[in-house]
Amino acid sequence: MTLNNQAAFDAAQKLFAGGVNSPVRAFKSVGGTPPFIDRGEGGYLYDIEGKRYIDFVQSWGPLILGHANQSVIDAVVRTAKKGLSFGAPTLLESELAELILSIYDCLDKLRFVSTGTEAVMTALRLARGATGRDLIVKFRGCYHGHSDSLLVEAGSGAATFGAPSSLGVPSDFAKLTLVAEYNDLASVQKLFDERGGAIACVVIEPIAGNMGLVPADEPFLQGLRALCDRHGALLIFDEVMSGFRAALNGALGWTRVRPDIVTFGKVIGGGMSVAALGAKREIIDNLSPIGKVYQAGTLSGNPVAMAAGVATLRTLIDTPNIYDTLGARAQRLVGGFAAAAREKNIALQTAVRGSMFGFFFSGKPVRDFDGALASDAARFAAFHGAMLKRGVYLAPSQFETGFISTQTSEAMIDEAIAAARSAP
Ligand code: KE4
Repeated sequence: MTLNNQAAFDAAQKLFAGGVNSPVRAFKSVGGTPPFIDRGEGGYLYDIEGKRYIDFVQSWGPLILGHANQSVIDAVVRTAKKGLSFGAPTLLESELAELILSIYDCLDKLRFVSTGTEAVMTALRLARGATGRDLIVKFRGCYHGHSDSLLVEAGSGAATFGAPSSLGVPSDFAKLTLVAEYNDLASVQKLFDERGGAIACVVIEPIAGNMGLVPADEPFLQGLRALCDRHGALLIFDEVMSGFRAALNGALGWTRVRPDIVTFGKVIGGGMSVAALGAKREIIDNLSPIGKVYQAGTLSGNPVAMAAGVATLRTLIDTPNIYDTLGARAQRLVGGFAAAAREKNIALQTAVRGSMFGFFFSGKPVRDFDGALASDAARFAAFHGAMLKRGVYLAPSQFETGFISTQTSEAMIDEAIAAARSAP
């Protein structure tokens, strides 16, 4: 029997909660049946029914070189033939770390882990261990993975399903997480005024991608830096999504502020399970085995995954003006969406940071989570379905970000704009 998406989804519901292994893939907030993907080729996805889609999700960011990039695949196959995992040091870990540190020159050392969740969870523990303090500050609408301390007023899938604060997180954990408003320095100042001496860190997406795309204002980031310095707290930039996406040096290409800790994921693994945290040596050397902050992982620094990351970053580093090209295509895409909306007298707000793009069906610019929540999610859902029918694969949630890869051609941009113009 040739499987179709609906039959595959029905069968998957018997195997997984919601039929998926990550909630946002279930298309619950936009409706319809998620395509089951058979393969990716360059800028395209193909589902099991043979339908082709222009891919603007790119596995939620990692595939900046498009699907099945030959140099990445060759590196993975070559490395896999030598063995999949050793649980011992390899030169590939050092090679990928040297590439990342050569770009993020405000950091001295890294620790590789397997997911962004693990990277940010470890960054919090490191900040708490390094400062001897327990409280953390996060922002409503920012998503930093699904560790307990961070599933408080979170974005991404948590916001999508209206459960920004998850069940199962003990209130004793949640009370150690203080929540402030994005782009609202006064809301952070208040927390520091009240409890500054007990705050270990402020964790932020410096370019928020999990409430839709909402960049932080420079004065706001400068203010966070000043508050952390004044009160002895550490500033953590969560660049799991924006790292090597907003620019070669991610958000650092858009702000003069330098954090104490940076977390990475997605692009640095090129589609395989790689994430990391980095800091100055006096901070990160608190990690075991040197320091007393414990962290470990069976597949941390996995050589096959490292090889994918090395091949990806080498290509990004060696391709001149790549982010200018990706940014120009992102601007042209959302400019086309905005023009299509104007033709229909629909208000659309757009944002671009390097290869990242976002849009909100809203009459006013979106600068924080309330602004994102106030946007017309129903219209987004209808637009998403109409675009999918026209072979354009957008993130299935208003609270996500879209991506341009090196394989997102000008012709694909034209096709996506035409689809937006013909969508009801
Ligand atoms: P992972 O544990 O999913 O590798 O990374 C967590 C994470 C941490 N920080 C930021 C800024 C992130 O965007 C993420 C994960 N992003 C979501 C999409 N917005 C992953 C997709 C999903 O949850 O299925």
